[in-house]
Amino acid sequence: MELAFVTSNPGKVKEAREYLSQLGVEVYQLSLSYPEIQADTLEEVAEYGARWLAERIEVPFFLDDSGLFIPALSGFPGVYSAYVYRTIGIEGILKLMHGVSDRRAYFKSVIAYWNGEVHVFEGRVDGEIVEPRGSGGFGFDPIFRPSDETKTFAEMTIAEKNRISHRGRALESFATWLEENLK
Ligand code: ITT
Repeated sequence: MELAFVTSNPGKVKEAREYLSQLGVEVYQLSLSYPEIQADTLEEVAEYGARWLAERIEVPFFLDDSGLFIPALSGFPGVYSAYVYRTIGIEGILKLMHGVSDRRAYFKSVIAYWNGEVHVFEGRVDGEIVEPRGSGGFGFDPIFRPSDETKTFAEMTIAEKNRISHRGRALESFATWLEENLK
């Protein structure tokens, strides 16, 4: 089975491909942009995007909306993560966290799969904001160290990151659903 992953982010595609290829699902990137509405939750953004795309493309597809949430910053950048990454970036987040002792953070990922209706799968990973380390991954990976791990996401292989990450967990429930529903 072939599935389109609608995203502009090749890092997300690598992770999904590595995970879903184990099920015999071939993931290819469809680099289309879709409106990311201003909403309070990733779920709303993902579902709206999926319905918007469903009116425009014929093939089965999924998308992923994710974000980094920092409780000490009241959840910022959260749903604004893509914009914040493009503008102030990692350095900007580290500046905002300067002198802040509560370093907790979590990533959340929401996958919306369209096959005539929307199916939503979610994953979350808790950890801490640390000084940048590593050159793998993408986005905020160098400054995120998952709880109980010594490496940042940027120091992990894709398989290591997938085993514990927000996207890995969302992919896991997506994969379970696919196995049960595509028999
Ligand atoms: P698409 O919307 O085209 O899929 P995007 O990169 O803009 O790609 P999002 O809208 O979901 O993705 O924005 C999430 C931002 O959060 C993104 O810019 C990344 O910098 C960051 N992010 C998401 N998942 C991440 C991960 O696994 N590791 C590090 N940073 C991540």
